[in-house]
Amino acid sequence: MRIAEVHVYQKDRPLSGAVYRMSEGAYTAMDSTIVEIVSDTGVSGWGETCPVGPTYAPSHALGARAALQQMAPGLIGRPATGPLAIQRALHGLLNGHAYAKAAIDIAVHDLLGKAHGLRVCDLLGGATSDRVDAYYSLTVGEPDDVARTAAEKIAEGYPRLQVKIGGRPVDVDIETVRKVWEATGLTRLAVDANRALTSRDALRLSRECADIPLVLEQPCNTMEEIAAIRGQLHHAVYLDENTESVGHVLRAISLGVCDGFGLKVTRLGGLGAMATVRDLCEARSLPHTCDDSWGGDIIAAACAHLGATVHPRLLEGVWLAEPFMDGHDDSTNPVRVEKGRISVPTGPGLGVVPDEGVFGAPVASF
Ligand code: 0XW
Ligand code: MG
Repeated sequence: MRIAEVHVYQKDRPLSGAVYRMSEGAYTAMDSTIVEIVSDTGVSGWGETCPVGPTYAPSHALGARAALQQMAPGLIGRPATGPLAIQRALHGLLNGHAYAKAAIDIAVHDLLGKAHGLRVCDLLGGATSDRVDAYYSLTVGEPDDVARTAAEKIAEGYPRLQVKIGGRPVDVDIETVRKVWEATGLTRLAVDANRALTSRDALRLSRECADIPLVLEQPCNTMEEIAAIRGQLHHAVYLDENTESVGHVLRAISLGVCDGFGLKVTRLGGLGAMATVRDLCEARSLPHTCDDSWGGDIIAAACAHLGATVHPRLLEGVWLAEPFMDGHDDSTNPVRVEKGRISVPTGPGLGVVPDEGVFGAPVASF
């Protein structure tokens, strides 16, 4: 089975409700790039990469499409049977741009699964469960509003929450964290500054919330800043944005700068890289999430399949953008959060098949 065609699509993903606000920006819509890889046997595999604007991470939608158009011609005629071989071929076609290569990697896993009647979670080592815990991300907001939403999400069934902070006086962040804690009493709480805190403010927040059992997610900009204050913090630290590759994760683990991770499939380069990091984390008993920055049913399915293969004691949850958007790309088998949990799709491959024409005409075909 060989790759016969590659199609690249673009889709705007407007948010259904309020603005999604993080320390570094506020978003009302995302620009998604979708890849379809068609085999010479007529099977389609689907991948997606959907950066959150151009400044959340060193990735952007126009870059994804340019990188895919650079690589796609070099994929035609290659065996579609080995995601690792395809990943190596991609490195020979373009340096870097892991978030674009990830879309191809996801599509190849989907194609392989669909061609052989295997679910992606089986290709990745086997699922431990048919449902995974989700977590909800509370965006930066007024303390009372955030605490109210937190209580609602716990009532809906979410077992874990992430509170976004940063980009404003740390006093307001501390008040927000305390109010969420008082409203929920939740022991699975992450406080995510998305790189925004100075080490001074991270230390102060940790000191003033020392009685709250939270984890600090990506409090400061760099691993070095976090390493410098780690010994003085009262809380566990997880890295998110700093894990730009398997090598970064390896460095973080070997330096001992963190206690866990918020992981993103496309930032790391796809499902193959995520599975490697999953195994590194299991070898060192490090908890982690299985997320992406944004995306529709393709990305949601990829995160759910990967999450289902993580050792249950280490899975911090799977984050989906689905609660923040209307509609689905696969209206027959949509991937959704229900009562705080996600059912792993049961069909072959990713278990989702985009509705005919849902992405419009391709922006590029090879
Ligand atoms: C909550 N997320 C997984 C989705 C947004 O893109 C941000 C991200 C995070 O944890 O930083
Ligand atoms: Mg994060």
